[in-house]
Amino acid sequence: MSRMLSTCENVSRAADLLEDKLHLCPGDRPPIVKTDLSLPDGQKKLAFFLENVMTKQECDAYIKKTEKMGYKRALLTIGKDTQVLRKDIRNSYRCVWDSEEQANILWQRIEPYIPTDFNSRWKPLGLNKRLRFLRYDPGEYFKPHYDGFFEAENGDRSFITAQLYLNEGFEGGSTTFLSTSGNDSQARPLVPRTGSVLIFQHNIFHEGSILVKGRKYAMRTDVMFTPVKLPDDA
Ligand SMILES: O=C(O)CCC(=O)C(=O)O
Repeated sequence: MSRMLSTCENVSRAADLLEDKLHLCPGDRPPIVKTDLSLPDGQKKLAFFLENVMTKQECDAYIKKTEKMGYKRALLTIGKDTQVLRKDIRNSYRCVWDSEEQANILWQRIEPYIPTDFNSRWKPLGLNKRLRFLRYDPGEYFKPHYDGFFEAENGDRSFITAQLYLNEGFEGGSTTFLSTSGNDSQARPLVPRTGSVLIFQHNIFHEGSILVKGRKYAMRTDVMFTPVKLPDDA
């Protein structure tokens, strides 16, 4: 006997049929919990963790969608329009999906936590629609680095990284904030939790630590800012 499909099942059926669309089915989501993070060497920079931003079903839908799109070796950005393969620095895989719709869904959930006074000359605008899905298998890593900023054609730019974790339970694979003086005792690993989002300034030294066991999925994007219009700019 056939049974009635729930709204969620209907939605994911629809998502299967549509090649370039993914409809999220939020379901019951516990309240978001924010934790401020302490950084190496007592740095006072913006870094916090938001739990329960996405449901497990939503994260699974992203994994399914991006696996269908296909992952390729992650390149390293070394200039505005230049990317190179540097497996000594980054040997994991990536799937890039430009989706304003998905960026907006995530932005609606995290916007209340993004400080509006982060930079007096710039105000937060939304998330970069360039969603970089990251996949790590055992032995894969992203060595210590600072995140580069993203600049739009109209001059809007990013200052803050937003990283969504799509799964958990693997071994290794933390996102680890590091001391710039190489003091290992100062390293601050953040263990991924499904559906959580790590927010931090681009200018914090960090790595995607080596994955030991299992498979890790995450998605990185950026908080975009637009210049504040000052009275004498008119
Ligand atoms: O995979 C991670 O946890 C870190 C990724 C990262 O540092 C980046 O994409 O810039």
